[in-house]
Amino acid sequence: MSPAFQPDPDWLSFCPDPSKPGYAPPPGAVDAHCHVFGPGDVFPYAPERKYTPTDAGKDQLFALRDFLGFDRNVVVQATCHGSDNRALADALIAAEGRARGVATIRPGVSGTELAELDAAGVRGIRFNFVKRLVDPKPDDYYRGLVDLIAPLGWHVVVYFEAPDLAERWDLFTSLPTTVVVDHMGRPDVTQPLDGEGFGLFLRFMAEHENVWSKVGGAERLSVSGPPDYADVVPFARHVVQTFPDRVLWGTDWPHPNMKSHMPDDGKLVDMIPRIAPTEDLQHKLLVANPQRLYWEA
Ligand code: 0GY
Repeated sequence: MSPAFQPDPDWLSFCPDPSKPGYAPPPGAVDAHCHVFGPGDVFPYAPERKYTPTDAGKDQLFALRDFLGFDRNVVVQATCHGSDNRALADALIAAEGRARGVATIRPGVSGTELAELDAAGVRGIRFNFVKRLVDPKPDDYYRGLVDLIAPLGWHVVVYFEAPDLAERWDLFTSLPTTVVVDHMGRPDVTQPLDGEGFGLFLRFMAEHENVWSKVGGAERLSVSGPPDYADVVPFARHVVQTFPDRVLWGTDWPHPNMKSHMPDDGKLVDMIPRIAPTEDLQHKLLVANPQRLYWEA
């Protein structure tokens, strides 16, 4: 850990020795949701951050990628780095084509900076509405940023909690780009699959063909807990089976802000055949869909 930054006292660090998954991802598989943190003495954490993590750099991410049997990563800018995308760009460049990125930008970002991020491998920006992570802004703020990135062919990743979907419906349903929702919009998995909350999310996807969903994050959503995260499986499987061409999966390593436990990443990989029960669904989820969105867009 860099002396410049001490992690929060209750910070849980990622699992240092995950189990080897029994499930072998297909060739070309993409871990489409993960982060890099620092290291803080090279890439300082943002002054406006809501948490200070343990460093989790690109070399550790790439070692995990290889150990779990993945070929590629999509690295998502984490809020602890604010809109300073240097750690992200450094990881993308070091991955030599085996990673793409999702950045955070602010109004006033220059065309030169966007072009540099694009060259490094950034293909989208993330809007975060989770109030414990950021101070959300009015809808027009996000619309202004979309105007800047749409010409590049980039997409938008949105991270929100279930109640935000109704509140931001007009914004979310009017975005002109592909829209990727993190963690299935964080459903309450103690509620029925066809209940009001998740029902609205399913309607969002059904009525808007530009909306995709990531179906990882079981460790965050589960109430029944590890290692099976059994209560999340029906939700993720339903989304995969209903929208097979618009789903992505990721480890969420290094699992920021986990409080109950730290997941074993190998066990998360072993969930994949339970949420995507056929080889065809697995190939779409792990290879064809991320290939289309991040390598061919
Ligand atoms: C996640 C979830 C979280 C954090 C962030 O950027 C972030 O800080 O995304 C969270 O705390 O729920 O997907 O990594």
